[in-house]
This record gives sequence, structure tokens and C-alpha cells, in this order.
Amino acid sequence: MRTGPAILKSLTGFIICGFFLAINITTSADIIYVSTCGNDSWSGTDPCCQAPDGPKATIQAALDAAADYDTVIIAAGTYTGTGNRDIDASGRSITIRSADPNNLDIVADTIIDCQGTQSNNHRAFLCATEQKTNFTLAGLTIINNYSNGGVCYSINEFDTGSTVAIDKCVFKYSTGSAVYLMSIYSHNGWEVSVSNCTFQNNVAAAGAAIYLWGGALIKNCLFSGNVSTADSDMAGGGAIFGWNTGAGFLPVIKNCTFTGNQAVRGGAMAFAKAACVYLWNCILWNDKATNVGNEAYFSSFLGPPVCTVEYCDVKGGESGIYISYINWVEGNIDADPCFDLPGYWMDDPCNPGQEIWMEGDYHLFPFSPCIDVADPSYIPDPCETDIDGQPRILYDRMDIGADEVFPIAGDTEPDEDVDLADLAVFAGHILSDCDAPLWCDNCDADRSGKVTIEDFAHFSAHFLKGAQ
Ligand SMILES: [Ca+2]
Ligand SMILES: [Ca+2]
Ligand SMILES: [Ca+2]
Repeated sequence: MRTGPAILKSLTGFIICGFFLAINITTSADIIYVSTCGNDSWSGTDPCCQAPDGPKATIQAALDAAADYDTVIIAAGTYTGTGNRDIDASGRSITIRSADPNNLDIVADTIIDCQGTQSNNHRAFLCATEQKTNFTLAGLTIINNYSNGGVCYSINEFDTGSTVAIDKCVFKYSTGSAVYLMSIYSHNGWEVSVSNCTFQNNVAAAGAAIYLWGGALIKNCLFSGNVSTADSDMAGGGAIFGWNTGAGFLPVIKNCTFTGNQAVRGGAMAFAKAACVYLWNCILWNDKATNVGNEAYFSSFLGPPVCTVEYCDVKGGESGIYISYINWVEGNIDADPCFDLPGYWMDDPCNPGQEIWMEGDYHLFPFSPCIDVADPSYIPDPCETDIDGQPRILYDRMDIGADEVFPIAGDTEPDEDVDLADLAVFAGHILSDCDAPLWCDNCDADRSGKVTIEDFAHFSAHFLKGAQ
């Protein structure tokens, strides 16, 4: 039994971590503010909307006023029109973020609406090609891109030390890939990262969420309801499409959740000329391909692909992935991940014979089979979180997918362990009627409205988790 609430210890660590990050942000560079109440003639150094130093009105004006390694902070609001789309950040080493990327409500309320259409294409950030840069985008919601790359970036072999990081962003309603990344000559790809992001309801010919050249690290992200339309051996992937360029340029996709994505080939993802792709601790569930590879497709075009799958939950197991050769390593499961509210396919009333995805909530249920079965050797990066900003490892092991569950079934107090104290709480609720949001202190694990023997089975399955 633990002597104190371990979750508090975990969260305290994150608060301290965030505190030092905040210090780093405020002391290492100047800040230029942007607000919907701003004015581009003001200097942008004061967040309060008043002359002469109040915030800029447009993100482009803030970028133009910033020096390398400055931070542009965008206040909550919806940003549209010239200066707030097709933003040219080329070659700039800069961080562009919302007021608090760790606050999901602020992220949801800090919106770049590209307002792109078929006849009037617009993206959020212009492609920057072959520029040395350290570019970070954090905590923004980007919608209605209509271009190949709502956020578009490229780094090359001469750009040693360059980084592109997209963190805690939400991408929705993009036509054309929401993110287009070219890291064709980057060194093993880890300079390019997409983390803690949500991609939903984007459409493209290939890779509606991310179109990738070369390597990248994609982690703790959710991909749902993304659709790619091209019917080709060199396209596909409802969420991700990638070209791999050779050994050393490894796309690593870890702790991501894919569900309800659709393509002709590779419902969740497709790769062509696949030198190597590494899927680690991911959920690929209920994605759909109209031709082949419901979950993933690895084309043999231009060379035999290799894919390593380790500690993943894949619908259909190996048969859910189309590939000529696969490293199907230990720890993989084929089990319903038990989402809080599973999405589902239904007939598209506008296109008979087609199906569309009805979105759900992809947090894991407190007794999901994905709980505590990810790679036990995994060591999170400092300050790494799940997609909710919760600690990346809770209880005994990390969970498969983007979500780390707290509390799990049986942890009724809850304090990150399941022990005799939890049993006492459970006993007090047996046969009680329950309702949201507390569900009898989480004793009604299956949310049936009553604490029953089925709930006790879930309690028993988790007994002593986190308590040793
Ligand atoms: Ca866990
Ligand atoms: Ca979580
Ligand atoms: Ca407990």
C-alpha cells in the first residue's frame, strides 16, 4: 500500500516540470502578443489591448515583429483573413502558441480558421523549404485548410540542428493534408515531431491528417474520421501517408489512437517505398479500406516494405495490415479497446453505397484491455503526457494508445492504487444505484447504473494494481 496519494505525486512532478518550462519560456526570449482586440500598429509587447504596446491583431504582424527564438502568444479567439492565414514563417526560429497549450479549453478556443474553399485556397502556414529553422507550433486549433498542408514544413540535409515540432494542436475540416512535412534528409527523422495532437474529419487524396516525406516522430496523437480518396499503389492512408527515403529515416508512430479513418488502401495509414516504419503502443481500431489493408497498407512500390509492430492493439491482428513482410513483435493484441463512446460507421445519406464515420469519445473505459499493457520498457521523455495532459504512465504500466486512464476500475478513492481501502469503498456501494458523473465513486465500472457482480469482476481483475 502506498503511504500517500501517488497521483498527487505524479501530478506534482508535472506541475514542477511545467513551472520550469514556464520559467524557460519567460526568460529565454521575448514575447510578442496577438489578440483579436489587438492592432498591428502596436508593438505587441503587452498583452493588454491598449496603445502603444498592446498586442498585434494578426499573427503575421507578430512574426514580422519578432526576432529569432522569440515566442508569439496568441490570445483565445478566432483568427481569420489576411495576416491570419497563409502566414509566412519561412526560415524563422520561433515558437507560436496559445496562451496555455496545456489547457484543452484554451486550445479549443484559440482558432486559426483558414476559410479555404475549392476556388479560394488557403492554409494556415506557408511551406518553408530548405530553411534552417527551429519552429514550434503549440496549443492551436487549425480548421478549414484547403491546400496541400495546412501547416507545411521542410528541412533538408544541410539543416543540421533544425527542428520542427507541432505539439498539442487540433486539426479539423481540412481539405488536403492538415500537416505536410518533408524531412527527407533529416537525421533519423527525430527532428520532426507531431505530439499530443488531434486530427479529425480531414479529407485529402492521400494522408488527410499528415503527409510525410521521410522520417518523423508522431506520438500521443488521436486520428479519427479522416478520409483519403486516391486509388493508387502510391497513395492511401486515411490519416497518414508517407514516403520513406531509406534506412535512417524512420517514421516512428507511438502511443497514437487511430479509429474511423478511411481510404482505398490503408484505412489508418499507408506508406510507399517503406524502408521501415515502427508502430509502437498504438491502437488501430475500426478503420476501413475499400480495397485492402483496413488498418494499414505498406506498398511494395519501389521496394519491399518492412513494418515493425510492437505492443499495439490492431483490429484483425496481422490480417488488419497489408504488407509483404512484417515484424510482428511481442505484446500485440486484437481486442476491442472499449472506448468511452465508440464511433461507428453508417450509410451516407448523400452518397448511397458509401459509409461515413460518426464520431465518438476515444478515451478508454476504466477496464479497457489496453490499460497497463504497453511496452513495460518504455521510458517517457521528461514532461511527456498523454493526450489529456495527464502523466504518461499511471498505475503499473503505460496504456496502449493516446489516452492514459485515471482512475481505472477498482480504484474507488481514487489514488492510483487498488487495495483494501478501495475494497471498503466498493463494499459500501454494492447493489447501489449510480449515475454520472461519479458512478458510485467509480464502483459502477461498466456504467450500468448499479454496482453489481460484473463490477466486482473488474475490481478483482485490477486488485493490487499500483499497490506493490
Ligand atoms: Ca497505466
Ligand atoms: Ca487520460
Ligand atoms: Ca485506490
